Amino acid sequence: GIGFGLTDEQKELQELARKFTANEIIPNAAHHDRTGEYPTEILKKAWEVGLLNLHVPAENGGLGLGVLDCAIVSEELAYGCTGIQTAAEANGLAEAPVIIAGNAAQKQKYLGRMTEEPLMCAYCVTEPGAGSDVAGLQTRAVKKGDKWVINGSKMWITNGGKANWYFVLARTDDKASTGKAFTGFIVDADTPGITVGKKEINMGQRASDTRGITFEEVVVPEENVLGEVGAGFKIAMGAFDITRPLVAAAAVGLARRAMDEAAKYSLERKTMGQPIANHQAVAFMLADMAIGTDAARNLVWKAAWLRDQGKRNTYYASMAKAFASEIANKNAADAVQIFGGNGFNSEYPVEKLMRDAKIFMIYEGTSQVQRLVISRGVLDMAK
Ligand code: CO8
Ligand code: FAD
Repeated sequence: GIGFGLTDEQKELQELARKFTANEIIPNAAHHDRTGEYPTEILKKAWEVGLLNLHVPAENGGLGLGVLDCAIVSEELAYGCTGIQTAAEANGLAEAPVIIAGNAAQKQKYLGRMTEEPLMCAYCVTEPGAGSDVAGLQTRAVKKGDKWVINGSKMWITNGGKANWYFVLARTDDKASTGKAFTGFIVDADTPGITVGKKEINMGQRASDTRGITFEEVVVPEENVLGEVGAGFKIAMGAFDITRPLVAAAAVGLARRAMDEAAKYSLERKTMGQPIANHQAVAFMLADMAIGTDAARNLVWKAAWLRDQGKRNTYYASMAKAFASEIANKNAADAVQIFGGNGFNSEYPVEKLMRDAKIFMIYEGTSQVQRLVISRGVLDMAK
């Protein structure tokens, strides 16, 4: 039957992530936000305690955790800082295509490596000219002898300057339909011809490393083709079925943090002779924050659970991503409101939450793209 309880293992994992967040992330989040310094030491510690690369299979040295397990960890890490959490989860995103489509040798070489050393990796799909429209990518890979040669530019790549290897989606057929026109490659970051751009200065999630990457005559061996030639678009989309629930889980973490900060503040701050929590206008904002956070988590857990049952979850992954990212933005904005003037100031935690929240409606597919996917699902069911 239906159940919302976590297993003992999941509760332990949640507790581990919660403690790590309290001890390692929260005390350092403001520093990384202010300086934009990459959280190398925090990520190393996360790796050591087993909070990175969670879905790498056991046979490759990983924990082989399910999407729901990973969602529990994402929410907790994001509670502390979604910039640091995004850097961590970008590994999961780059690994997802290898988990879905890699052969045994590729998995051992590239996923195994992630469990042997605290390395980062990155997922390179978006380009300067195409983000939502993945079918419009211009990066090309051409077969020359027994090798592939990649040319093109990628943009907004999380962990772009820190990655040991990249998942790269490139066009390999100009005439085929979208589902057959692209191929996924694993590319070692030290391959000649790769130029990594400057770290982009973003509105929020500043601990995370976002860069453009150029590929100029980059030679990749045939053994680094993921799955079949032409299967890349579906592999890249399949990765989102795993990671959209996890990005949504991170948005839930931010939404919960905004609620907690606002609730604490509302009990301390007094106006008209009493704590502002006693003003119903403020208390009801807190109630709406709680409703949103819990409803978003339920959608995340449903999308994750479906995937863990081996069922197609694309529709629910998009629902979770769209809803949770919008709740994160609403809760962060309401938290700033409850903090009043202090909310607008960087000495207090909530302005960072508001800046960090916006990207949830943009990366891993914009809110509009999620609605495109969901509406197609609704219409398919109506036909
Ligand atoms: N699984 C398997 N196959 C799929 C899937 C899927 N989920 N989705 C589509 N396909 C198949 C279709 O069935 C179709 O197959 P066929 O040709 O055999 O019928 C084929 O792929 C083509 O699909 P569509 O017709 O749906 O293709 P469209 O061109 O209409 O495009 C979208 C669909 C939905 C608009 C797609 O382009 C899209 O998702 N765009 C958004 C891109 C996006 O999300 N980018 C995110 C980049 S990564 C990122 O932002 C990382 C942020 C940092 C993260 C750090 C923490 C994780
Ligand atoms: P566009 O696609 O140009 O969209 C512009 C606007 O038009 C948006 O509001 C969009 O919703 C709307 N729109 C577009 N098409 C439609 C449509 N058909 N219907 C309705 N509205 C539409 N990408 C990676 O590959 N790897 C990464 O690691 C990665 N990390 C990122 C980190 C950051 C900080 C940022 C900012 C981006 C990252 N991205 C990454 C890219 C991200 O996924 C894209 O920015 C996003 O998918 C949107 O693409 P775009 O920026 O090209 O916007």
